[in-house]
Amino acid sequence: MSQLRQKQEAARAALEWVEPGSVIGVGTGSTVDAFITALEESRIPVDGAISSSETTTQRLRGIGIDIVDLNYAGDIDVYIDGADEFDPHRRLIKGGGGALTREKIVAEAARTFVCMVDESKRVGVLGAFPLPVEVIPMARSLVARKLVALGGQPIWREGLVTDNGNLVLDVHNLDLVDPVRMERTINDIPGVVCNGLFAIRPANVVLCAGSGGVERIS
Ligand code: ABF
Repeated sequence: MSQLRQKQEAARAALEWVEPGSVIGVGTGSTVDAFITALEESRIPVDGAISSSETTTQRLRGIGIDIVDLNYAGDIDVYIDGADEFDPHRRLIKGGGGALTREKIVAEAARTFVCMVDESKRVGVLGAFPLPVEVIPMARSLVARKLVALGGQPIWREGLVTDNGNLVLDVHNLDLVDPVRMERTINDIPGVVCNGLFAIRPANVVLCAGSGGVERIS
């Protein structure tokens, strides 16, 4: 089964968490694209969506779904998104698409975070995928030096400005054996807006599509 097909399978499986008449949180990326297509085909009537990026907002509006401001929505039942890596404890690296901060905000507002992935995203220990860190522009070099002191090799993703007007450093070779600790440590560096570790608040459910079907890890 192709990777695209696996993403589509995981996306279809996620429809089980979409309650008719509810407001859902929606992430960003190609698996989310497949989810939005599946949602349109399913005709499940949702009341609106909290979007994690401008790209997703355009896609959702394109299929007639209203975008709701998180400030007026309160907590939501479900957040549905992809990931760049997941481990056996459903901890994730996200942010390959640069939308990590809004993704983390919407995930935090959700009672259930459903993460859709294809088999290629599975790892034993997080860290093969470089960790995205969103930084305030004036702090780029300062934060980069601090990340080097933590053992990483940060590379500035030149040309990318996030939806929040910030920059992204992709950090290679960090030791992520204790991802909760590293998530907190990086968050404590002044100038860091957010990092792509989702370990303090992991996914509740990972739907991992492979050649044998969709595995549900919860
Ligand atoms: C998003 O989707 C990001 O956090 C992550 O970078 C990406 C996963 O990529 P894809 O779904 O395109 O494989 O949630």
